[in-house]
Amino acid sequence: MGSQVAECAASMEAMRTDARSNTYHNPMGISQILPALQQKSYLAVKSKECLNEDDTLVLEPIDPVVVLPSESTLTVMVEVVASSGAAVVYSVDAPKGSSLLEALELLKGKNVGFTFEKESSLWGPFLSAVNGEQARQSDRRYWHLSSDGTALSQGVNDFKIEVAQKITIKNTSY
Ligand code: B12
Repeated sequence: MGSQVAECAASMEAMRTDARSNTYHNPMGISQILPALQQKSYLAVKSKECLNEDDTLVLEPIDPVVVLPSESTLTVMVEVVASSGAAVVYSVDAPKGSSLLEALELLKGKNVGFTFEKESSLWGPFLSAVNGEQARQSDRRYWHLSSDGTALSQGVNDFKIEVAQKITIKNTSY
């Protein structure tokens, strides 16, 4: 914002290309990216006058994404690191293309001691408690998610399992 457009041309073009190829599917993410593509701040949306509004906005995905029963399953190792530093590793076979949330539900259903709770938010479900331990924002803590050592850039519902991997869920302070 306020920079010369040319300085951000590569980023703008990357966003446009991603937008056209439907990379953004989280409504919150889309709502944040759209003003930037118009070189407006998120705050500018507030003063926008919506002309020619045809009331066709559909908030639910038009074609619901259905995870079809997949022939192939992938082994996901799930490591939970509690605030004490104690780590437990579990294993679950999840259908290829399923969300991390679905993989965690499957693991919970195996009754091997893994449990979790989530809270709804505008970005989707937020992982709030694992194995009975809360990571409270009031204590400046959260359950940090990573895959093979790389922090996830999406939450549990948006992140899809495409390869076998180790997911680490770590009670972290910030
Ligand atoms: C601050 C912040 C956090 C803080 C929030 C705590 C706090 N007290 O401020 C903490 C550190 C907890 C956090 C965690 C995560 N975050 Co964050 N976070 C942000 C950030 C920078 C600002 C949010 C904010 O304050 N908004 C303003 C307030 C007024 O609005 P709000 O709706 O009330 O904000 C709440 C939500 O945003 C929620 N929240 C924050 N992050 C996330 C992520 C997910 C998946 C969900 C469901 C909710 C959520 O916490 C906020 C405070 O309650 C945004 C950036 C952005 N562009 O929005 C990223 C952002 C939302 N986070 C993101 C991610 C990926 C995560 C993590 C998954 C990271 C990880 N690898 O673990 C985790 C969530 C894991 C889990 N337990 O489910 C992404 C989401 C992208 C996507 N496509 O889904 C964003 C957009 C950053 C980015 N560009 O990558 N985050």
